[in-house]
Amino acid sequence: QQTLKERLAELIPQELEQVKAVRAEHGKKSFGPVLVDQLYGGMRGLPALIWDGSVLDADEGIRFRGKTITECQELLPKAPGGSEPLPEGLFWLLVTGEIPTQEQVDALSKDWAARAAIPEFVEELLDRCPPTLHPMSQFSLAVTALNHDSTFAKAYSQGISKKEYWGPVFEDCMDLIAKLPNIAGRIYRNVYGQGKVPAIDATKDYSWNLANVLGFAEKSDFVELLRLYITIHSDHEGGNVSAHTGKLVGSALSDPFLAFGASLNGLAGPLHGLANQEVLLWLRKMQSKIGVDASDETVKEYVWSTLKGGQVVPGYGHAVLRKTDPRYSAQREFALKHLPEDPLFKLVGQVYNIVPGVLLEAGKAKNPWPNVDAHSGVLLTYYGLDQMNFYTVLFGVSRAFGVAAQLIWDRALGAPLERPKSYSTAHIKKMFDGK
Ligand code: NMX
Ligand code: MLT
Repeated sequence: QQTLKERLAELIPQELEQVKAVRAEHGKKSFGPVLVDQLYGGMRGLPALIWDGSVLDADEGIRFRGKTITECQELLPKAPGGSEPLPEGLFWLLVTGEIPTQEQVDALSKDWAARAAIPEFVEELLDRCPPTLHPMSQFSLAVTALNHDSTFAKAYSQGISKKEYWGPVFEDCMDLIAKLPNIAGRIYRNVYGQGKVPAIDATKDYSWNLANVLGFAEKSDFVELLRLYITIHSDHEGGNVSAHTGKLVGSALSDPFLAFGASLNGLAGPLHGLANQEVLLWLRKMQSKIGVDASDETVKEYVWSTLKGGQVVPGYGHAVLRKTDPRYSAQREFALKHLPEDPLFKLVGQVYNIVPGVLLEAGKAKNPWPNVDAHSGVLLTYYGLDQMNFYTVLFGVSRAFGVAAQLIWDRALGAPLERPKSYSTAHIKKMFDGK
């Protein structure tokens, strides 16, 4: 049976040909106008990047290599007795565009388990962090430090040819993904005083091992949740802050550990991945202010008070999406199956019935609907993982899958250094006013 690297080695020359042909035929064609507002407006909607792994439709949401979340749930291999996709299969799909066999997925689980150990100095680095240092800062610190053993950085310093870059980058990306459970587990146990990290079990899949290092592997529904969680959080096309940061930093030929460390620093922002922590904090604050069984009217007033205080409603809105995020819906389906009577889940449902109306009435947000972060914390809390400031670490573990797949392809296709042009306001005025 073919390994992922062997299949990639076959696909890369075909893809290089395809890109060459597209550029030869269409390379000089315009992709549409650039508006001055886009220069000032966070480049919203500006076509600027190529990434085949996933594409986001404003109404439909994400598709991984053309497959919706529901199709991934149907088509990707599962664990014995499980019904959610194994993230190993999603990684194979992101990298190759193909649905792997059960054997190929099992081989990936084994490969990652074999690569999972982290260097002793990284363990010590984490053990020396004060528990008050945010888990995301610890996470990025540890991932960055893994660059000590980067296969790519070593190969580059020894003069590897540009055509060969993707091989060592692939090895680093596999190491990166494989080592994240041990890093996440150590942070979790250090910060929340949960004892020693258990060893990785080479007979089990990635999500089981992640659940186990956190101390939740005996809850099989939690393991299933992690399989779904990693799958849906893995990638969200190329322009989101974490994916784009990884690509940008990787374009300087910084190795995958440095590139993904930078991704994590972006994911740690409250308008991006940290929103999953913010949602739970916001819900808890609301409960302490207006009680646990508040009426719709009181919840509505609370939402208005958030807006009037100049704050955002976390978990709502999106830079690209204009409908309810299908990742929110997938998590809601999971909750309806496993925890339909949970009070916090019911509150999330109540908030869903109220917030979009308020945001529409307020008239600023272009998208009043919930995103992925509006739902994830409630599911984790239900199974006992209620340390909210750890939530973004799980988002980060998942996002490594997409960033890694993208880094491999960028180096395989010889993507150049990213360096867009910036302009001054004086230049814009001169350009259009002539003064
Ligand atoms: N609550 C209050 N105001 C909002 C919200 C919201 N949830 N969403 C957008 N707005 C405001 C936004 O702050 C902006 O205000 P101003 O003109 O005063 O600067 C205005 O509406 C227009 O913003 P949009 O063009 O709709 O949104 P943009 O593309 O700039 O930002 C987000 C997208 C996701 C940053 C924004 O919707 C937001 O801040 N949401 C809450 C935080 C959140 O849930 N982030 C997680 C996103 C998903 N992820 O995991 O990364
Ligand atoms: C993501 O998953 O990266 C977020 O939804 C943010 C985005 O797509 O911009």
